[in-house]
Amino acid sequence: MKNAFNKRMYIVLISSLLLAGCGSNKAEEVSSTTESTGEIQERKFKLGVGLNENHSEGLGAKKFKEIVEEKSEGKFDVSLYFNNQLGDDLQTVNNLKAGTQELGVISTSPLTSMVKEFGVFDLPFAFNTEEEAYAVLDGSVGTQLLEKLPDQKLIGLGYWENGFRNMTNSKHPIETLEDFKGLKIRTMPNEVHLDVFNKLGSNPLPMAFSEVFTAMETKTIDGQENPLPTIELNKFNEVQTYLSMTNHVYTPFIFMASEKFWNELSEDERTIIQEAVIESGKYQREQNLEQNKASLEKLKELGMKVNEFSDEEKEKVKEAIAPVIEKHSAQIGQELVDEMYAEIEKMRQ
Ligand code: KDG
Repeated sequence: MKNAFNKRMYIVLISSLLLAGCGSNKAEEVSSTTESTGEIQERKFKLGVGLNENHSEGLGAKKFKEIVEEKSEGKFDVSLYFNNQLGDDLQTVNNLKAGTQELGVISTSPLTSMVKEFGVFDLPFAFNTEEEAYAVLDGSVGTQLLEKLPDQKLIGLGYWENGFRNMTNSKHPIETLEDFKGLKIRTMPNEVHLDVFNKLGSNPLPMAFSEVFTAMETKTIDGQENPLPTIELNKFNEVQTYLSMTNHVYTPFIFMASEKFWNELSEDERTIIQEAVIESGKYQREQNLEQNKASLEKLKELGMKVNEFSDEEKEKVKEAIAPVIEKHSAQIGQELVDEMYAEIEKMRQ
């Protein structure tokens, strides 16, 4: 970031747009009032996402491209790269930090190796609904986390939706706390996830997303956990028999820019990109909610054996992993964790 003033201006812009974009049509109002005039230069830049173009993440990327190319009156030329073509989540972070890639969308979980506070979103069973997640992401906690990224040469522009994660495996249904025992489960490279599955008696294996299908196919792992659209659109049903609806974690996607790229942009160019992230993010969340419902039905049609995971068993899991939650809450920052839980509690009043 060029100087403290720029940093303050960036935070003001982000906060106002995030708040405008949380669950209302204000984002469109905000974006429609922006004059796309002033210093808009011809620019080509790359946006990389991890999932395929039919997943809501890919649909959101296409919407983002449409908006920025329209608002810049064709001066911005966005090249989209799906299916981790530019690299997995951690490689994307390195590309952005090096300035070899301008924009990327990744899950927040791998970011915890650089900014431990993003681990708030990995604490199991924090959220019951997407609306609770949006209130936290688009409010103070989400904004505080974005403010930690410039120190990593990353610019956080907004949160999209990966969604609630569910278990799949090839061995047996996961219906009780005991059923986790002994399963080789792939996790994202994230200390909270690793500790949680260890505590549950599983054998967790951290792995980049692009390696997961082959690992299941070759039985290197028994199972994995991801939101339903990811499971369906990556054909995990072809190598997994059981789908257990644990909804154990809500994972956000985060849309980031390379600081090197961001520093080259005028204020007008930054506003176009920032507003497009918020506007396409609203669209992406809506698409993901629809896909989540459709994917469950599709996976049943494709023959996956689907079971619910009862509230009673969820309580047993929460009790079993309580020491892990306590340990990581302290490491993440108890004040921030408490602020998140307080925000969620407000949503439940
Ligand atoms: O690269 C794809 C990832 O961004 C996304 O799928 C993260 O949920 C994720 C996983 O399991 O890696």
